[in-house]
Amino acid sequence: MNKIFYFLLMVFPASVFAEGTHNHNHHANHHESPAGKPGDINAIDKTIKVDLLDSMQFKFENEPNIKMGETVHFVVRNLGKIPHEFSIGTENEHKQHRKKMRKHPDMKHVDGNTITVLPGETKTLTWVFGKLDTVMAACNIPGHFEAGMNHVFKMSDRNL
Ligand SMILES: [Cu+2]
Repeated sequence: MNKIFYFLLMVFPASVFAEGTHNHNHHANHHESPAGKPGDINAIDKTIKVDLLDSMQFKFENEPNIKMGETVHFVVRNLGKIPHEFSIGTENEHKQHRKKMRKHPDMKHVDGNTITVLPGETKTLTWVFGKLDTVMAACNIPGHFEAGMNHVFKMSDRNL
């Protein structure tokens, strides 16, 4: 058995094993979406800073200009006094997410597309954007999205 194990280790890079294990442990989650997937912090194309406000707004440092396929590192700061989240997905994915959160307000976000940011905290999220024309960022804490806590990224084609 040992011989086979070492053979596999030599043939396959460690990352293949890591990825396999990861998928196995989180098989119920949706790592990939038409909106993209969690990205590698070592392969960032650009960094975008955004503040979460109790006025139920995302305040971007600059108007985001994201190209399809880009890996974006979001630095997300909660300047409010209540928790907020920063989640990336399609409009429909956010809708499903909000339904779940109304039933389970304390649900843990383990899909890799959502971070919960407590007051005074700064967290990061790295995301590889897919090939959709629009991708949405949203806070799906009950009532927040409806009050305006969402933003549509209008994606530009990488080749333009
Ligand atoms: Cu919020």
